[in-house]
Amino acid sequence: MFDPFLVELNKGIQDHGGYAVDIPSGLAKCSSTKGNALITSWLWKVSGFRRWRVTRLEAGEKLQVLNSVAYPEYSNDHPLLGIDLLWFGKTGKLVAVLDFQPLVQDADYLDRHFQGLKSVHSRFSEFCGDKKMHSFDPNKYFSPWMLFFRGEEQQAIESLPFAFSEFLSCYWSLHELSCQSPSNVSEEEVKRLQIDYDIYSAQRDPAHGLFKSYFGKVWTDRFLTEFLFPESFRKNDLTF
Ligand code: BLA
Repeated sequence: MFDPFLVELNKGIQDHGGYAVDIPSGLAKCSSTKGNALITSWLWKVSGFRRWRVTRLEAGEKLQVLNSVAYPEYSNDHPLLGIDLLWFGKTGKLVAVLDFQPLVQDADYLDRHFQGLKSVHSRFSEFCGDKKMHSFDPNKYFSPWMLFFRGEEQQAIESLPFAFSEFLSCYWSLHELSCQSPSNVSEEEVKRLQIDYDIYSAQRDPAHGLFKSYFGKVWTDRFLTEFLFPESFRKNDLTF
């Protein structure tokens, strides 16, 4: 379902010199013991980024997911890239969330980093829907210009490829631009906020139950602590 997006994302990363790095043993792939789901992940090292992870979950008509987070180097205060696409085939429900995830919400920060996303957001009205959230706080690590759709797939499936491409190229532009100008948020504070993002996301992510039901508690716990949100479980030393 989301394979063209996965190809586009991974190609963009490779075009920017990204190369795949090892994922802790046993976590790169797992098939459900029920035999009806497969989860595959990639971890990329890309210049200017500390970590870039990508995950695809395929469970046929039941569920298809593409999820990705890019963490910039601590020396760069620009937002994280956040992608969460879900398709529930049986009901035809689509959930699409594409955001530049801000470290802070102050006007100066949003002004500096969000001109591009603001413009993409204004061109895709399908993705400006009601951001009613059940698990997350929309004002914490989400931006006011997040592309968000939750509803019948027919209402957004045609424009999703265009929105996705524009969103991605806008993020690459933001990254290139911000590498040329100094950060306003200190390196130490960026580190603290990125760690807090992992802690917050690990606590709130609505996917835990879903992973457990497919892959069991032992594998899921390892996947969360060692791959999805490693900073949230590490004993973090905030000195450099
Ligand atoms: C919602 N994400 C969801 C839901 C699931 C996942 C099952 C609930 C679906 C619904 O609202 O009907 C699934 N999340 C996953 C999976 C992974 C994951 C499979 O992390 C990991 C592989 N979520 C992100 C990122 C963003 C994000 C990076 O992981 C940012 C763009 C956003 N997901 C996001 C939001 C919601 C969501 C905003 C709605 C949550 C809410 O209602 O509070």
